[in-house]
Amino acid sequence: MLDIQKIRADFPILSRTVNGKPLVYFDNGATSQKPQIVIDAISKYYQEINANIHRGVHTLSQLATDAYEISRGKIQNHINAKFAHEVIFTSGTTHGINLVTNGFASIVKPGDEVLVSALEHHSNIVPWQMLCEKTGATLKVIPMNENGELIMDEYDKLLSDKTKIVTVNHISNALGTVNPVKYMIDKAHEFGAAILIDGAQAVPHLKPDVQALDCDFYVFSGHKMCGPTGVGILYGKEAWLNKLPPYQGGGEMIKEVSFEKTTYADLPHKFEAGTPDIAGGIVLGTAVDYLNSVGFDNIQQQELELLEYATKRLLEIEGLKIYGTAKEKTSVVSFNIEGIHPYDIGTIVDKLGIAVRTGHHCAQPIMTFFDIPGTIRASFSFYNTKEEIDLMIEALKKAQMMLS
Ligand code: C6P
Repeated sequence: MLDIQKIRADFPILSRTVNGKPLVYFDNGATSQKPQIVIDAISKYYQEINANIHRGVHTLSQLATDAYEISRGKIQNHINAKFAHEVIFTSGTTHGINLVTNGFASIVKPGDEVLVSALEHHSNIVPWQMLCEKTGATLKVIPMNENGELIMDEYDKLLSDKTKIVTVNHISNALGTVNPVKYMIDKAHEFGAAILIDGAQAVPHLKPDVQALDCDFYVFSGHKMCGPTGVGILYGKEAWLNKLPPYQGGGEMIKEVSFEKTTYADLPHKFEAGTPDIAGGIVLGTAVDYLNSVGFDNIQQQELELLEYATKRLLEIEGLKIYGTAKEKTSVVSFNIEGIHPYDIGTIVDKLGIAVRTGHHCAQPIMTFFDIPGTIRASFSFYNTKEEIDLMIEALKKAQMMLS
């Protein structure tokens, strides 16, 4: 069992007030809070070893390079990638997906198909649409049911020899559905299609094993897993990363440059043009260490309790409807209160110190499916408590009284 008060003490922001009330932070799906060890690691980098990496023979540059590569190794171990060079530092999930879609522009041909799920964040829809526009390929959508679960029979029917790549999130940001990604990966491979897993919402809650999953690509952002903003990871199988062309040209991604011809660096540098977010890359390793020290079994147990408690308490509110009731769900509850716009509720509960996200959560097709403008989304982390859920329930009841 986690000592939640001890864990909370690791996160300085959790003891602040907002609008005169203790902060209740339930917007972890948007970004997580950062433990002191991560905040300190950022300062330590700038105070002690700040230098550009992979470029200098001087001591600071060596120290920064070593720290950056050690962090890459930590992430390799964390996701169980076969090689460190399969771990590409990006600026986040969006960057990782765009890198892959850009590469697929040279693979996908007119008449080919790209399968995207109905549960995606815009980051995992729009780049694929752009790819299809560029190449003449067709975008097909794996539908979902009223519970917010992808319909696997329909997925099976959509797959064909025309399918070049499938893309799906591990966990939906808007509804919290945990998708059957292992099944989807194996099925895609039966048809010779590649598959990308958007792990942005999964990595705060679980430790993905990319070799056991056998996915071709797995992308995520550091900032949702206690790390800093501006850094993320694209995992790709070596063979795929060797096949894809570079995304951006510039320093660091070359072997030889002349005006006649340039040759590209080996992995991972081929995809890491320009000066990266060095501090971010190093500190992402610190965040991963921190999460592992808490333990993913503990994290999951605490978050499941919070999910069950919040679901039960929310349903006590008259006229409240929860969207996303999948059997496999993580600690996200999306809901509306009858007759009240989610934005109005969000604004009032904020005055009471409660941070929830309102709106379409960058997943408009899901809102269209349910025929709603948006939802109120409470997304919990392992450092949240049942007492905080009680405060949210009180605040929601007050908002409901004021607005109806
Ligand atoms: N979702 C949310 O509040 P970036 O912005 O690149 O770090 O992550 C984009 C992204 C991609 N896929 C999924 C499943 C996501 O949830 C997100 C980010 C945040 O739900 C901000 S919109």
